[in-house]
Parts: sequence; C-alpha cells; structure tokens
Amino acid sequence: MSWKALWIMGVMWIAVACLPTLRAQPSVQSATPTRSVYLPLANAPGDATATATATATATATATATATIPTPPTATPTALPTSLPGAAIVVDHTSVDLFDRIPDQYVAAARALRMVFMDRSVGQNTSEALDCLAVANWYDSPASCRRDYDGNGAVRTFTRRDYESNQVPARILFDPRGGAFSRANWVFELFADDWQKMTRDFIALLDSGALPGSYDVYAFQFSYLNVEPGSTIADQPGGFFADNPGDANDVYDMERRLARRPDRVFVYWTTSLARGIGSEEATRFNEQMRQFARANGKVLFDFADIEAHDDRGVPCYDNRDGVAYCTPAGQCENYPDDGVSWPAICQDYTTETDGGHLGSVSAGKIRVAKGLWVLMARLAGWDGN
Ligand SMILES: [Ca+2]
Ligand SMILES: [Ca+2]
Ligand SMILES: [Ca+2]
Repeated sequence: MSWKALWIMGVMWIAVACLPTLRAQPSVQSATPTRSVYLPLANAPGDATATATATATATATATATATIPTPPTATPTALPTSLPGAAIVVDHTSVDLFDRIPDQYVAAARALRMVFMDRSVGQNTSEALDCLAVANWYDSPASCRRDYDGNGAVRTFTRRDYESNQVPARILFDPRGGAFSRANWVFELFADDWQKMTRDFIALLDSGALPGSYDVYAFQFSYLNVEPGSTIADQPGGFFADNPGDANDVYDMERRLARRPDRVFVYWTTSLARGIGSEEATRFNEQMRQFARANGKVLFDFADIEAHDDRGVPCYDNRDGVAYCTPAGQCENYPDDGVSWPAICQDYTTETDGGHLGSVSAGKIRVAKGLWVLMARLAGWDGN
C-alpha cells in the first residue's frame, strides 16, 4: 500500500470517527483461548541482537518545521544501538528526564525515523512535538503556552511573562535553540474500533507498508477504544487474548513484528478522557504494562503520563462529586460513583468529559517530553 493510499485511508478514518462507535463484536470472541495472556512470547523482536551501523549524527536533520513532513524515502538504516533485551518503559516518572538528555542523544533521537498512528489525541501529540521544535519557548504556537490561571480561566503566556519568570513550570521547556526537530517523526491518522485497527495494522505489516523505511513505529488505541462496553480487555476475546483465527490480537501482531528485529515497535497505553476513566481502560492499560514487562517490550505509558499531574499526584474520572466548569461556562457535576478510575488530569484539558490536549498545554508538553525521552533511550541513552 502506498503512502498516498494510506493518507486516503486516514481521511476515511476521520469520516468514520464522526459515526457512532461500533459495538457489534464477532462471535469468535467467546471461544476459549489456547494460550494465557501474559506468557512471554517466543522469538520476540526484543530477543534479537541488532546489527547496528550507527549513522545517527547531528548533521542528519534540518531545523524545525511546523508542517508534517512527507515520509522519508532514504535507504533504511539500522538503529544505532542493540535493541533492548529488557523493557524500556517511559511513564510519568520519566518526563523530567527530558532536561537531562545529553545533546548527542537528542541528535541521535531526531535522526531516527519514526511513524506513529493515532486518532485525534495523536494529532495533539504531533502538535506538541511541534511545540518543542522551536528555537525559543516564546516562539511556540499559542496552543503550546496556555495554562489555567488561579481562577479556572485559561491564559496564554507570552514572551513578557517568560522574561519575567511568570510562566508556570509545567508548560515550560528548554528547546535548546531548536534541537528538538521532529522532522523525521511522522504522524498518521488511524482510527476505528479496536478489532478493525488491529486487523488494518496487521494488513499494513503484511503488505510491507510498515515499517517501510522507519526505524521506530507505533500505533495507539484512543480513549474511544476503551469506553464502557469495549471488549478490548476481555479474556478471552480482547487484544491481549490469544484468540482463535488470525489478525485479531497481539499474538498475531507479534508474529509479524518478529520478522523485523531491526526495527522497534513501541507499544502505547491508551489516551484517557475525563469520563474515560473506565474499568475497561484501566484493565487494558494494566494488561499492556504486564505484557510489556513480561516480554521485554518498549512501552510508552501515555495513560500514566496523562493520569498524573506535574507533581506526580494521580488523577481519576470525573464521576467524583467534584464540579468542574470550562472557561466557556459548560459544567459537569457528576455524583461520586464510589470508584476511582485513572483518567486524564483536569489540568491537561478543559473538556468536561473528553480528553483533548490542545486547550491547555501542560499535558501535551509532558507527553512530548516523554516521547523524546523514549526516543533518546532507543537511540542509545541509558537514561542516567
Ligand atoms: Ca489470533
Ligand atoms: Ca466531577
Ligand atoms: Ca469515580
């Protein structure tokens, strides 16, 4: 499949995203699994030893660009380091490492060619990568410089605020003069119900469209894939169950990924919303973490970053007996349902039930920092 076809599919997915979420589930999911979910997988990519030819140099990338680049067409190169035999996990405790990435690993990370596929929150993530790619903090788009003031309103901070040290730390970053170019990191829209996403991603692997010339690749299930009623975490039947038949679970995906040990597939936990916060989201993301640990996978724990504020305090769903009103005056005041499911912090979105990251900046800045930490680790940084 060509990238043009992929782009057209992305447009179609946008259209699909506007339709009601599909709930119908294939009957095959009630069948008994033949393998339990957390067994280490044989022949996983993480077991392979990479034949590394390091070509990641500081000269490999241009200065920051605000537009999504066209996919690289250069000859593939191997990753500059051996693939990790043990899991690399980037979660909310990793975000502050962003400031400690050595310059040489910033350069190596930006030379890696990466593609991630996702729904609307992925677009937010892509925009957040653009935030970090500026030469000066105050040059970033306004959507990178917003935070709540003390009264629940949203304020855009400016160069004047920056120069008088009035900018909240959680929306600040040091762009090192434009070192964080994401020109080699491509975002593609990818959205549907979880079964079709799994099937479609496997089809992309089978056709050779992915990883293509990329070093690192990923897709994320969105919070709409883990809303109440989702079967994604079912045992049997869910993504981490060994379901009968092909192209319907992680085992089928892993068989394909194992054919490209010279590439890194990064698993992501889901995005979260104020209302999702759900049992399904919590179970799926916990399954993801256990799977990654048990199999030595690379995990970007997006949900964990979203569900902790910048001081590390966990955040839970909006059915909490706490009223919230958006700056535009739309309010929710759901009664406390007695259960606390991890959810995106209200600090990171102005939505009452959703979880988009553009209206206030702290969440998406933290996500983008975390992604840089992950890419630097893949580029060989030990994280210390
Ligand atoms: Ca299967
Ligand atoms: Ca509430
Ligand atoms: Ca609750």
